[in-house]
Amino acid sequence: MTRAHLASYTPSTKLILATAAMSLLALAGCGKQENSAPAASAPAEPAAPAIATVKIGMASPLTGPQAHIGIDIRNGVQLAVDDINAAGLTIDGKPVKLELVAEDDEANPTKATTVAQKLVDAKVAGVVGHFNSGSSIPASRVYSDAGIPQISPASTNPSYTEQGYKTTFRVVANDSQQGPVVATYAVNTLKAKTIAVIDDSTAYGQGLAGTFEAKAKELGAKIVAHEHTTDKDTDFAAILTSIKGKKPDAVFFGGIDTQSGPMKKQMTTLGMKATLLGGDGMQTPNFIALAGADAEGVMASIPGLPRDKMPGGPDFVKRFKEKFGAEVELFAPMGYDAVHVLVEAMKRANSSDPAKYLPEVGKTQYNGVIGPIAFDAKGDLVNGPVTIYVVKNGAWEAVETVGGSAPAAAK
Ligand code: ABU
Repeated sequence: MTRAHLASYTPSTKLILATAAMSLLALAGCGKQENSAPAASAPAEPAAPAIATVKIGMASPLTGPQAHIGIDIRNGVQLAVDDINAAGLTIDGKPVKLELVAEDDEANPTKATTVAQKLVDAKVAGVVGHFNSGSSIPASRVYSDAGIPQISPASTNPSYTEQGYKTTFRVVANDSQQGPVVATYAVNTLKAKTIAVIDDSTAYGQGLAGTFEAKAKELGAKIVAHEHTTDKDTDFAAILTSIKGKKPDAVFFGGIDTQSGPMKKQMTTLGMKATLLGGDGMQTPNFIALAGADAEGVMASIPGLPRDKMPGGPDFVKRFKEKFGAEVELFAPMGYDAVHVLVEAMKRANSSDPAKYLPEVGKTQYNGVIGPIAFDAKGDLVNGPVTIYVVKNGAWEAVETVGGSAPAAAK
């Protein structure tokens, strides 16, 4: 406002303007006083306690044909990390935040050892992984050398926990249990007398086919063929044509859904009526998507309870879908529980230092989403259940569960 403007106002207008200006100055002064007075006399705020970060490693195939299974595990692990952080974790009375460090092993044993070393170098406190037995086994030496606990949510080859390492654990039954359960079902329930076996030449596929075959023979079945493919092939015409000539009642496949899906379609194309059976590598929604209508009647096992029978299964499935917009593919609940097993051990040990809390992992008595978790002297899940499924009306339906009771004494 200029002097010219002010001069043009009437005396009464000038009075009103002067009063308003004084009120504004008074208000400004009060505000300053209110803001400054307490600051001058307030006690200093206590410093917020520093929150330590504890890294949880995770490794599985996050790219390539098996990525759907690896990402499923990673999401289960991520959900556990987020739940634990949201609930507020304290170790030895100090606040702790978990951070997930996820690595892609590409379902490749050599890459698995590289990412294992990467996780060790990143100073993770523990590892959930890997998916493939062929990755978990070579990587386990790296974690053992570093003294870092490794809990596989999925690897079922018995050798994984038979190397004498104190750091190897799994939260699934192994294939010494799984193969015989499927064989017993094939021979005693399906009444298969002649069986052809195919494996994918991996530690998992070969191992599972071996334990299946041994039990099937013991129960009196005749193994009419044992063929080998790879975990990359999708054309099985030659193998299946040879097997067809031997007229088996059933074909057992040790391998993953990316092979068994096309395999089942090709069996149908060749007019093969034999029942296709397999293990946990093919008990997935992806198998049904790949095999389509030909999936009907296919049987496969999983080393765990049916998800609707797991103590925390229905809630887990619901929250998983809400968070990731996807159905559980296979081992996400096991990945979730594996994180909790590590963290509970840290809490009991009052330390996230692997050297200090590793002994506590072996003493686990934890009631997880999947059921009771305790480990035997080798690090295997005590009393791990195995469930047989059949594809019915386009979905996997549980038909029988073997094993799975309260945990026995831990090591
Ligand atoms: N057990 C399912 C497939 C993962 C593995 O053991 O290789």
